Amino acid sequence: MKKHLMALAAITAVGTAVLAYLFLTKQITPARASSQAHDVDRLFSVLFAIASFFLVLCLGGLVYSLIFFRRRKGDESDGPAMFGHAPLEVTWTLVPLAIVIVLAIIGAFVLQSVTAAPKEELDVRVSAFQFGWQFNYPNEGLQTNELRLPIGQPVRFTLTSRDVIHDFWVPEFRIKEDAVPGMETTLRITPDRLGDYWALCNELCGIGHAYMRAPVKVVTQEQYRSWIEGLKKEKGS
Ligand SMILES: [Cu+2]
Repeated sequence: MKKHLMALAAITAVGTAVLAYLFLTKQITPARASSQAHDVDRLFSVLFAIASFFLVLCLGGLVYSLIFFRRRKGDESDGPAMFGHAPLEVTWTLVPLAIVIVLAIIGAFVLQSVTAAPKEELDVRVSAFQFGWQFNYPNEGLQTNELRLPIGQPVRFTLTSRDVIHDFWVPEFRIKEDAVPGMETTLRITPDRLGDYWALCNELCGIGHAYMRAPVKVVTQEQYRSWIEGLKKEKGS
């Protein structure tokens, strides 16, 4: 029995290490383009590590048993009868309980950090409709169909919808929020990586849901200012 437990422990350790190595070296999530994305991905790494361990433990134990404890030819006997195992039952109750409590605490810290309101936010109003997005920069008096954001500037999105429930999501920013008709919701993002992204709708909202997206550009402060000035000129002429 001891030999089998040692073998299973070795399989679990190696399997978990391989999965963790793959996860840490090959980025399977989209690029991280907001300060919130780093917190979210750190939490995701912890979840992934714990899930990897239990995945390998359970599947490894299953496959190992199928191979080493299979019924041999000519063996017609029943397996041993077992009635409860108190230490084992206490363990499989307390260990998951402890894990869930720790995850809830980490999750609460991450939630607090990604929703915290920084000073000097850029206000952007987002209006969702079937099937597209409109952006409003109230301080500039401008309306656009694409989103441009200056890097390093905290942004407060105020979301609403003109028809049904949509969900504003830029995968590279990680966090998302519903846009609900008749009410306003808030989403806070601080973009920290230059580049071109897409804002997607993440709530099935009708036949054009898959095409409901808008370009998002994270640019430098200067590029942002000149884009705003250009739009204002266009509007004035
Ligand atoms: Cu939608």
